[in-house]
Amino acid sequence: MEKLIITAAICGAEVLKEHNPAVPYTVEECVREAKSAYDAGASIIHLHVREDDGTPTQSKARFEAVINAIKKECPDVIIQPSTGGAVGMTDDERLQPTELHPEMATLDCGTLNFGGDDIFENTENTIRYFGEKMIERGIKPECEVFDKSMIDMALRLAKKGYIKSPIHFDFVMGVNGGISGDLRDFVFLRGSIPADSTYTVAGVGRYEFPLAVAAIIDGGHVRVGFEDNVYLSKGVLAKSNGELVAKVVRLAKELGREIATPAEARKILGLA
Ligand code: KMH
Ligand code: ZN
Repeated sequence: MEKLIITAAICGAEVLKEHNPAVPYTVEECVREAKSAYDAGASIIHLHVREDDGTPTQSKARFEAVINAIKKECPDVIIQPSTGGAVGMTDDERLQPTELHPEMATLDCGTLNFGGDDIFENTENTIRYFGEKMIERGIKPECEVFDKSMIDMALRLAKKGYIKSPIHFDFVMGVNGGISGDLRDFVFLRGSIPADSTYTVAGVGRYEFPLAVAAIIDGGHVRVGFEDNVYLSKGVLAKSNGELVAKVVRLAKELGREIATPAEARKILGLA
């Protein structure tokens, strides 16, 4: 079985220090959290950035500052900026970090309810536009799918040339408005992607570690981090993203799966 790629989603756009005081906002805090995850075994950092007061932003300058600072401490880590940003941002606002030509970026493959009155909007034209920009800028998309229909959309757009194959998917499971984090649904998503695809699973909240185990056993890859879950175990806040990554490393070792270095992750994902 291929080695396990661990992605750390260290920050997100919605989670706050009120949920866990270790959630990073400043450049220094982002570096601290990225380094804790990298030292524990993460090879990819899925990155959102914030203003110092926690407000989500897709500012190119802010991404550049955070990426450069992370690269000083973790020189070989793969940085994967979000193009999802936060609900309500415009397409061009969201695309700003792709102007920095990162190796990877997320590509959200459909619209969903995002709690309360919020709608995370990704029309077909938006997805096509983002796909074109990523091809133009030499970026490997991580196709974020919050439901099965989004896999179908990604496959349709790949046929039309907006997304290159083999596709790398991220099954984001357990968002209020998306597919649940039940094992049955994981098996459904996992069985719905082409054989040459790769995938990582991001279980939200209490689904994080059970779905990590499912992916470890199945040969998939795993995303953890404060964006998805702030608890190490029931009622126990994680002190850092590194603690969440370290738990996945322990689980993988128990189950006989080795952890990929960033160089190995690049090979698996076709980045190198
Ligand atoms: N913050 C969510 C609205 C992504 O990073 O591409 C979108 C999100 C997806 O987090
Ligand atoms: Zn994200």
